[in-house]
Amino acid sequence: MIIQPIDYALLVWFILAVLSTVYVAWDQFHNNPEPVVMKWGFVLVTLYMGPLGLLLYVLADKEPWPGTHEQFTASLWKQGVGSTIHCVAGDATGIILAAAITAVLGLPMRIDLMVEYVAGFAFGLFIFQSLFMKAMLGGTYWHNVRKTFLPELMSMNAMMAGMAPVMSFLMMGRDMRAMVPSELLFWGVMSLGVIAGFAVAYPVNVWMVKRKLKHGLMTERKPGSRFDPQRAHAQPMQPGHETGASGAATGHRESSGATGHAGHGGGHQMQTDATGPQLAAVTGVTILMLLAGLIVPGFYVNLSLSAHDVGGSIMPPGMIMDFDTPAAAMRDMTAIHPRLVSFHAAHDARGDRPLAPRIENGVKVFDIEASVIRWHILDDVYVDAYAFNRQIPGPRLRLVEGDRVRINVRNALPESTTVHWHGLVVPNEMDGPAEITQAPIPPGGRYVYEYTVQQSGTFFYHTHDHADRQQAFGLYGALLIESRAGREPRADLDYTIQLQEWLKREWLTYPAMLMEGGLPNFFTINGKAYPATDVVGMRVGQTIKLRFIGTHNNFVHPMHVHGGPFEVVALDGVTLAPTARYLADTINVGPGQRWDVIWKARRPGKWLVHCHIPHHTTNNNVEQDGGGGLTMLLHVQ
Ligand SMILES: [Cu+2]
Repeated sequence: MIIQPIDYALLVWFILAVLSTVYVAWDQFHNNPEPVVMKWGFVLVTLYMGPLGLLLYVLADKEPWPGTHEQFTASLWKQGVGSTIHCVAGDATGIILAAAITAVLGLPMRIDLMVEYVAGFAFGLFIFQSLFMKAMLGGTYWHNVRKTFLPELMSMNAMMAGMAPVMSFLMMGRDMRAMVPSELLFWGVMSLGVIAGFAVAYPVNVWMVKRKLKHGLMTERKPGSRFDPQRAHAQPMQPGHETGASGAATGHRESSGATGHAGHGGGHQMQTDATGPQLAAVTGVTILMLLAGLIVPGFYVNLSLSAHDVGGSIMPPGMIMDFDTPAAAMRDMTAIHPRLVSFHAAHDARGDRPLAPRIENGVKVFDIEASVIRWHILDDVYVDAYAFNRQIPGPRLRLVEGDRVRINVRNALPESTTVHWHGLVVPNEMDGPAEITQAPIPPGGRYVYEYTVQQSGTFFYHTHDHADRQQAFGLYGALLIESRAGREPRADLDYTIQLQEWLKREWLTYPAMLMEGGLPNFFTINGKAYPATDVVGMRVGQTIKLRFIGTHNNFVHPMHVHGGPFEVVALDGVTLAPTARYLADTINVGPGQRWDVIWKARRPGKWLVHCHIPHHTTNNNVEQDGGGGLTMLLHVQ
């Protein structure tokens, strides 16, 4: 799915790769006098390496003019390309097939890599070298397996030494959609891996071609074929073409007789001049390279995890992940996948809407549903969020002391959840902590909370299942309870302020957390960042009760009101005795805390309510119209 900038780049890359492959295939099968196995080699490698495969083909193998292939491909660097293409086509095909299968099976990455090595080696040796090359090499199948084992081992070691680190670092990297074969990113990583593998295997192949351990590029002019020089009357013969021509003239044994070798002798007569110590040294070094390529990435990323553990997860840009970071920690920090959003709220939608109960046998019944929505915190900035009843904050529940309430909770999230009634005295099984007082409500599941309200004041409700993630995504709402006797201090106006911190980067929303990479960059009051926050109109002399609720997860926000002190009248849902009330102009609203304060409009004008950590009054670190984030206005006439 296209959700990140890299996806667009990959789309372009794969379109180019397909076009390149179509061209190479067409040219190979129409214009190039080459053995079929090499034609397929170039086609596959161009599919994997895109325009780079096309470049190699045009520079090293495409016959520039009819009859010149032998001469054109004779130089060592081109022979090395041919040899590497041959190795990469077989090995990479085995590796990619194995990677797709192991991802689906959910094997740990380090097992994946070993399976991929074995598959690549087996595919290269038993199929691409020994079987497809049988015609070139002559001899029996098993003779060829023995003969090509060592060259294949050296080449495969080098190839995997380049490919394994690319796969380890990128698949277990930030964007672990790279572990999922249905994502473009998976194939992008495979492409990049093949390119790296090619680069590492190339020098080894050049040496092997030079020492006649491996075939390079070949020319095949079967008698009577379109590439048979006897038939190509119109084309002038090029010097150096005699090998192919004489081969063609002497007939066509084992279909290899017509195979001319640019640079060295024909097919199975090839004898290496590499010495035993040379072979041992090169093989040894390729084994070391392979081990380094497999093992060193394991010092940095957790290769014990599988696609089933973390596949598809996308980590916040600054998160630190080590070789021992658990899968659960990664899943906890994962961005909301935009595919999961089931409802797009209007740009100007507001949260904290009062939810009217229905009365059943004297019980106030509320229905709330948790789901994934897209919510605008500013006109031009949205977050993907978890929300109760498709709003942030969730609906306001207004209750009266002594009420019997029943809240039907439905979970439409992709993960389990619960609801906790923060500060209320309720039966333990109604309290909400997942795994402690109840089984978490599974996706699609329901739970009924029922209790009698015994307190009054400012409270709130929020998720109590992976709250570090779910509450950070928006699962909270106000619970305002009136006392029966009307004991609580009153003001002319009543306004509730629910705080929240958001982490929105590169089009995705992550749960804001006080940890590396998890720090928030947007802040909201009642689901909106200034200047989209409410402006409360007042008249001089009026009073307003501001109910601050610490619905956020991380910071203690020193909330400050301009234009003179307010009176602190309640804390955490408990009304302070008149003698205990006090004047202040800043209160520290920590996560979970509630403060009721009464402020009087003394003078006309625009009076700010804002957090006194100045970064929290910016939007993505930008001050806009004199503030941002945790800023709002009391407009006194
Ligand atoms: Cu703050």
